[in-house]
Amino acid sequence: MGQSDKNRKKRKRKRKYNDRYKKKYKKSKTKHYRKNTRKKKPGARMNRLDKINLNRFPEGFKTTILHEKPYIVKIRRLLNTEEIDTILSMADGKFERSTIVVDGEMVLSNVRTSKTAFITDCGHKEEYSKPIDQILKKVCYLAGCKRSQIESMMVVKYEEGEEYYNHHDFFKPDHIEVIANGGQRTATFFCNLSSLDSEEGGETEFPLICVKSKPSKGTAIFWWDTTKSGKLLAKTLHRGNPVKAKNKIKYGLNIWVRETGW
Ligand SMILES: O=C(O)CCC(=O)C(=O)O
Repeated sequence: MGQSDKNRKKRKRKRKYNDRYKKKYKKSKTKHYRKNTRKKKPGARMNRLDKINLNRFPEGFKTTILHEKPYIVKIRRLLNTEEIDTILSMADGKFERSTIVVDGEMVLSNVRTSKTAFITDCGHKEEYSKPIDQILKKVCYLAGCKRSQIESMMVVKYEEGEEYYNHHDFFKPDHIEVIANGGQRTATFFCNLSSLDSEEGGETEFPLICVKSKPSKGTAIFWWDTTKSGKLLAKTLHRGNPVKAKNKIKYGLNIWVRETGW
């Protein structure tokens, strides 16, 4: 075989190899090949941009999926000590008996026996201190919303025996006036501003899906209240269990995201 034959064969082999490589590379770029088919188990740590933008957030908090459908995630160290101290000092002196909405009216009820303080405005048009701005930034990033979609931050305080029994955070469709002002609630961050031991009660519990989380300072529980298409997620029924501790207070912070905002 002459030198030119050898070269021709070599070129042919190279072309064949390149064609095969191109085909393989193209395949791996298709949706089918990229799809991650691994099943995610509740309790596993995971980053999912489509659910909550955790994977690009630079803070060192850890997340644990507590439930998949509905999606409930525990975010450790969402709030730092400075942020918690700022929230508590803003709430100081503002606490009043908590209310619930019945037929569009705010009423006192045995269903909710805690105290409440509102510390910011709906839509956050006002100027706030750095720690509050930081919290808003984190929440907007995580839930993929704007500052104007966040309701007035609500601090809750539970002393011995106090609770908030089973309820949903979304508004029932007949709460027309509430929904007209800011839209439906789409997501909840319930942040713990204090810790309680296991025997001291005060857990946040989702009784329909057997999820329970004890108060741990700085930790938040996040869940979507509706699907992207606006379907209400009934299984997010939850409660704040009665505090059993005699000399400890459970403090929490509700940060709710609305569909349209202010
Ligand atoms: O206290 C809790 O653990 C939950 C509070 C709550 O669900 C609420 O304030 O809407």
